[in-house]
Amino acid sequence: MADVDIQCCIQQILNDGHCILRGHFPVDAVEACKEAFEPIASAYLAERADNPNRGPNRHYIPLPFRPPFYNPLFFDDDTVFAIASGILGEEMVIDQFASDTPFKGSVNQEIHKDVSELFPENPELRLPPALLAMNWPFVDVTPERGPFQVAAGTHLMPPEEAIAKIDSGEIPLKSLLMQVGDLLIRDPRCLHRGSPNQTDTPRVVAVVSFMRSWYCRRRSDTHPIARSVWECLSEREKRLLKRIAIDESL
Ligand SMILES: O=C(O)CCC(=O)C(=O)O
Repeated sequence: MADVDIQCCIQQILNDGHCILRGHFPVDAVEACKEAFEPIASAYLAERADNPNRGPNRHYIPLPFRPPFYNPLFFDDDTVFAIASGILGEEMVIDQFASDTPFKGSVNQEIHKDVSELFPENPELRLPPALLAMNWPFVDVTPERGPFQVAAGTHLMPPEEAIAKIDSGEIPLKSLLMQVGDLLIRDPRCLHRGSPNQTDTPRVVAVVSFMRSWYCRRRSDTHPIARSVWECLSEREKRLLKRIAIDESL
């Protein structure tokens, strides 16, 4: 934690809408996820390849809360906790663990945010973040592999103004190139899109959502945690993951 300036990361997220921690997770822990994801993706695509849920050849696939995807290195990290709780408060919780994957043949998504405004009747009202998303890629994200593109600072302006500034080129859509081990923490209100993956390497990115303790949304797609995994969690992880159902049979 010594080499990460927590306050600087917090300010980047508040001002730009994201920060990247380079080389934060051990490469072998992430590469284990890449290997374990392959059969999950194959089974998923065998049933749903023709019915993508995030645009052509782009799939959102929930991840199981078991090793190697569940790893205390990802869920019990002091730096991540300090940054996220510095914005959302120490009582924050997690309700989502999944992956976003553009495969070859994916296209530009529409520019969007991932959450609705809390008070849509007042588009001028800008509020601090209620949620943060944490993303880490299972493969290096090159320009050809469909990087996540983000328009910095657009969470701080009314949606119409943000779109106009992107359309005019005043605010660029920046491709976030990342390597295995890098970690993105972002405000999901900041406008973004997935871009086309032109390669045969699926660009898998894990996604975890943190939210303030009072924030509630219905999520039916997050996998439960096996009781045997739950019993090994730290007290901090149990507080973070208390919204996730426990599967007593495992
Ligand atoms: O990972 C990506 O390419 C972006 C995914 C995304 O923003 C979405 O599907 O809502």
